[in-house]
Amino acid sequence: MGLFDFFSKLFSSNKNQAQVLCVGLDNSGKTTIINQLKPKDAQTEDIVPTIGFTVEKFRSLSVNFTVFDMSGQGKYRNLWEHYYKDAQAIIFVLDSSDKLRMVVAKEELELLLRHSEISTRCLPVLFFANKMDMRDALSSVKCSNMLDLDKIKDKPWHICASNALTGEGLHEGIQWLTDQIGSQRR
Ligand code: G3D
Repeated sequence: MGLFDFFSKLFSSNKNQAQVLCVGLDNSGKTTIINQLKPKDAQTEDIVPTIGFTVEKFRSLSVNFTVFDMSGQGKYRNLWEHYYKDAQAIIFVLDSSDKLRMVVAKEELELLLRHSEISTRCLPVLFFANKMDMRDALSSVKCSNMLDLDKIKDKPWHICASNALTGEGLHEGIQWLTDQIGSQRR
């Protein structure tokens, strides 16, 4: 069973749709992760509200994904914030081999968690410390320390090392996220 089938199946008994926001800096591996999750028959819609800002949305069975880059797009922030209110879970993708931009990822994460549509809700946040296969990749514990994840007290969060090229680590993360969404609905 493919990853997405697995994910969708877990929701198939639930009439509600799961809305998952997948964000992170450019080049962190969002598209590659999403392609691993995406079923062949996914309905994909590229939305380009204005030059330079692209949001990809796709849906299959009961899971809706919205994906966009957070980097270099500060001027479009008010556009992407529009998607926050519908999110039931967040996937935040980190390039664990890009130490230099870890500080930028931290700033974006802080802004995201402080946003009024997010700060008041107990959304699960799944971090993928992606590109774990790279020789100079930081461990998930190091990424967690660099982002001060221990300071997140009001939301369940989890970090998984992943290799989006092979799919390693994705299953564990998606299983955790699914459990979290499921337990919030009970
Ligand atoms: P983005 O959607 O976040 O911008 P992409 O990132 O998914 O487009 O990935 C950016 C580049 O990183 C791609 O390489 C992709 O193949 C690579 N990549 C993604 N995940 C991994 C990973 O886990 N390990 C390694 N080694 N590379 C990864 P290109 O060369 O196409 O730019």
